[in-house]
Amino acid sequence: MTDERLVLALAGGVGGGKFCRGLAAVLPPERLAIVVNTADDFVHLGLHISPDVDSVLYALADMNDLERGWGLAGETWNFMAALERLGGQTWFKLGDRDLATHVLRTEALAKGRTLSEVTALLARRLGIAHSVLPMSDDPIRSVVETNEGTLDFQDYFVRRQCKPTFRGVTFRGAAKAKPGEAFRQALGRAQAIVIAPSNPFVSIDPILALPGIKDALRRRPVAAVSPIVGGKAIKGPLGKMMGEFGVEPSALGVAQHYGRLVGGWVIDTVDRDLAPAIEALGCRVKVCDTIMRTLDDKRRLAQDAVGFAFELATEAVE
Ligand code: FO1
Repeated sequence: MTDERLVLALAGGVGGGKFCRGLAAVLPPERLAIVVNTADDFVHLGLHISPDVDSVLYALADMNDLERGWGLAGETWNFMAALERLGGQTWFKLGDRDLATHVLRTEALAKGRTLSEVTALLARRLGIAHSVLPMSDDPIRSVVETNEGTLDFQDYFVRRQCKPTFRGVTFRGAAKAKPGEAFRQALGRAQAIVIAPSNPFVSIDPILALPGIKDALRRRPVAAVSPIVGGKAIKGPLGKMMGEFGVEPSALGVAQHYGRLVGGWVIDTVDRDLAPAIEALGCRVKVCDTIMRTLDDKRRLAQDAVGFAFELATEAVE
């Protein structure tokens, strides 16, 4: 009997894209739904940019730039050079190929298409068979509280390179927003939820802030892969943000942040000694190699996380 169980993955940017590439390698399209954070979205130079959605699309299409972690491999920057000459804003780098994605998305949205519709169109055009679902079609924007006041997300994350002291984040619009239709359907059908090794504060918490999502997750086995290994984030500012927010920058600190929402944590072998403290929170722990360098690493980590999530499912039943 073939396994028909559906897995729902929650993902954000860079770590999310890599992990989702692994999930797509081990699960066929009919068994996987990927929900992506859209609270990083913003309109820049008149273009609607969806960074986390694009990180996941490009990773699934094997077109992502592995060095930068975002945007497309083999990118050229003529548009940015021309923009510079004309005195335009160049702090947010838009590559020539990447630009096509933003132009098409902006055109489709202007014609009244939803973010879900344009994301499905882009996925199809990129030859992606798996479902990539924006968390909502309603506008939700992360606003970061810092020692310098409130900053829009990309201002804080890119223009200021996360230098201001992180004091928290709010998700403007989340309370009034609806989870995407396909997200809601997948949530109803999924036998297991897997949270990618994404930034909890700005990539996963926006998804959890949507009405009804936390309650729905509490009724499902949820496994999560720690985005912190050995006390620091693989890529990006998560360790700094956690420290500034008063959360221990470790796999334990991340587990404490999510509380009982996550039933099982996949942590790296270097963090093995944190397992008892995480188990003391009431969570199961699976220790394995969580560093994703090759496609095989991504595939293996995805396999481990999905297998673990289904183990939690059977335990929940007993
Ligand atoms: N991140 C940067 O640090 N600098 C950039 O210039 C930049 C441009 C960019 C363009 C398109 C895109 O999809 C992502 C881009 N990112 C850039 C990454 C993005 O800001 C972050 O990865 C996410 O918002 C956080 O997950």
